[in-house]
Amino acid sequence: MEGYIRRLFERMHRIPNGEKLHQGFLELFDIRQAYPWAKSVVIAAVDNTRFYLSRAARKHYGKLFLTDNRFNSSSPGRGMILGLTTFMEGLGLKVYWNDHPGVTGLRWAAQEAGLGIIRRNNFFFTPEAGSYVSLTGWVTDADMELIAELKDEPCPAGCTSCFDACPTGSLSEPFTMNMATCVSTRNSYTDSTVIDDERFNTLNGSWLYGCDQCQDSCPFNQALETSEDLSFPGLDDLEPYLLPEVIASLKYEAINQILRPKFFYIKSESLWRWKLNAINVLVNTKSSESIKNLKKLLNDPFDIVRRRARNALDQLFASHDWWNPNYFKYSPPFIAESETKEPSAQSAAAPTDDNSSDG
Ligand code: B12
Ligand code: SF4
Ligand code: SF4
Repeated sequence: MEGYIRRLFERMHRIPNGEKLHQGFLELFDIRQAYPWAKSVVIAAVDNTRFYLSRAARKHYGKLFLTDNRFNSSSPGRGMILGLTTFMEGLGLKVYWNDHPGVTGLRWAAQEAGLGIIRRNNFFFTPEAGSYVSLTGWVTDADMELIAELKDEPCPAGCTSCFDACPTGSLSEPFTMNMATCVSTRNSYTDSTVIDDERFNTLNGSWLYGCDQCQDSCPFNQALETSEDLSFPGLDDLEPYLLPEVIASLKYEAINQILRPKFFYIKSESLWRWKLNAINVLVNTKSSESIKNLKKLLNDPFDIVRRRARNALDQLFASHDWWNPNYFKYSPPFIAESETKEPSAQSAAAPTDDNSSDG
């Protein structure tokens, strides 16, 4: 994994505030520190192009999040991971793996193992499933032989499709990216301190959780012949709850029960993030329905959500024809009557048309 640490240090120097942002990743390199008995790393790439995903889900969610096998005991990928773990243990090996963040830098390890290549957008690609593969790594106590056989062709000279598609300019050069400004970080990974930055909120476009633009734009993904013949377990039931207008109306208890287990980066103490993400999408996709749904959030128990909803309504109102009756009836100032009152405890397991949502 020497190559990984070299690339990591390069990243630290190329990105503003890079050292601080990437400090925690040093642990991904230091495998022997964490697992002194480790001798080899085994990597598996699970093909996620086999699953059917609706257009609405693809528009708002990263595909690898929708088909995530991490912490999901009913996913087919998890079955394979457990099967391989049992197989290796059956051979008398000591093995260890974890769902997240993984035992090492998995893209680099997968490339070293000869499963595919890392392209300029930093994604690991296999010839069969492009970058829509999720990676799992095991450390083992056995010396293993590396039989690497790389067959995939490199990125065409002069191709910039992924850079051009990145809405935030986070992917500004080959093999680098600024995770602080990446849509995926901002709407899923961390409780970023810049969540209320209007410029980035606009650039998030229709992405509610994750972002696939630098992958979808790549010719190596576009050329894939995907089967999409499998349903991902649980996704059909989840489908009605994935839409921004539904999330805007969902009670926090329902978000905690329905969305949090699958989309685990947003923790139970930060569920208001879902509302902020929904607000961003509602504003960016601008429909008269957006106004109705945003107005519901003026009564949200969280000040940050109420504030953002009010800004969003002002923003939408400013960008539309004053005389359109759909907008006029919600004209500013967007002050909700019950805004100063303490919200009552409510519970719900399904979407609701209520004018409020609980904390
Ligand atoms: C931290 C992390 C994030 C962070 C930071 C991302 C980052 N780029 O570092 C954030 C929250 C932004 C994130 C988002 C996403 N992530 Co993420 N993430 C990780 C994690 C935990 C560590 C990544 C890491 O090591 N970063 C350090 C930097 C230095 O590495 P890197 O960006 O991957 O860059 C590599 C290349 O640039 C290469 N490189 C650099 N220079 C050169 C030069 C040459 C010539 C070559 C060949 C290579 C090369 O080396 C670098 C190190 O491997 C891994 C899991 C793991 N344990 O590996 C998943 C992982 C990388 N994420 C994954 C996914 C799916 C995503 C999302 C697509 C989710 C989504 N749908 O929104 C987004 C995409 C964002 C993006 N454009 O990368 C998958 C990627 C699968 C794949 N096929 O590549 C992984 C492997 C998780 C998994 N278990 O499958 N992620
Ligand atoms: S995930 Fe989206 S924001 Fe992040 S680098 Fe890729 S295109 Fe840019
Ligand atoms: S879009 Fe072009 S440059 Fe970017 S990863 Fe794909 S082939 Fe490489």
